[in-house]
Amino acid sequence: WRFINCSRGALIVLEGVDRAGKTTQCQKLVQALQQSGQAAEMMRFPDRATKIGQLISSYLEKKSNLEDHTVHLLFSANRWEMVPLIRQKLEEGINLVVDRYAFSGVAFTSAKPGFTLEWCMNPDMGLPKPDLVMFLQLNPSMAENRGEYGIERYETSAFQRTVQQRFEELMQDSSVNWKVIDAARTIEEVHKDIKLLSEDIISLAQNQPVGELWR
Ligand code: ADP
Ligand code: 2DT
Repeated sequence: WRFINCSRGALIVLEGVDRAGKTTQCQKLVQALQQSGQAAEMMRFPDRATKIGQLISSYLEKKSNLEDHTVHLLFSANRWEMVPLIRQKLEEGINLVVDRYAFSGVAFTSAKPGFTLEWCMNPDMGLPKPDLVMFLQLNPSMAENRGEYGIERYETSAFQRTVQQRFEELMQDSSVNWKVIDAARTIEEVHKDIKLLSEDIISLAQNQPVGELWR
């Protein structure tokens, strides 16, 4: 007989304001994990490839308008539609490195007038809980130095500053395993921290069931 690899993969999320380096660091982490012989794949939210994702993408590109509550629920639905795949990959022992998750969902919608954190969190309650959420901390003026803001919805410095405040409120919640990463350093320096934290959580998560977010 032979050993069956029955340990699960870890669910690792990178969050932060626009330009903090999330996409760069997700890609580098997946590469580094693969090079060290661990199964790893990247995911991102919104996933613009699905039908729901196409509605979201058109909204972000300002090609369509959607009512604020409606688009919030679509972003959440776009995560829920991927849950079967997320669970399957984790069970197969694949570590998932995710570029944005429910935290972006709550931070962006609650930066709009008239939305409470609580209302925004509700639709995402019970999603697979990330084993680790790394928040790439970069002050908004440094983020602006990394290039002009694009033309998509939400890409203004005033809105990004409010988003940053909402993330800070979310980080008070100790039921989530938050780690704040200083993203103002070089790409390699930031990567080194992210890789170490990820390797630690991958060994810890192996022996634990996947949790439920905000529940
Ligand atoms: P995000 O996904 O958080 O919006 P990106 O990874 O797309 O951020 O990076 C935004 C821009 O900043 C890109 O041009 C990228 O090359 C650059 N960048 C990323 N990390 C750093 C860093 N540590 N120092 C300087 N520039 C960076
Ligand atoms: P990028 O594709 O460049 O990351 O931009 N957003 C994201 C929300 O408003 N709610 C969500 O649930 C998520 C995941 C953040 C996507 C934009 O969409 C915002 C920026």
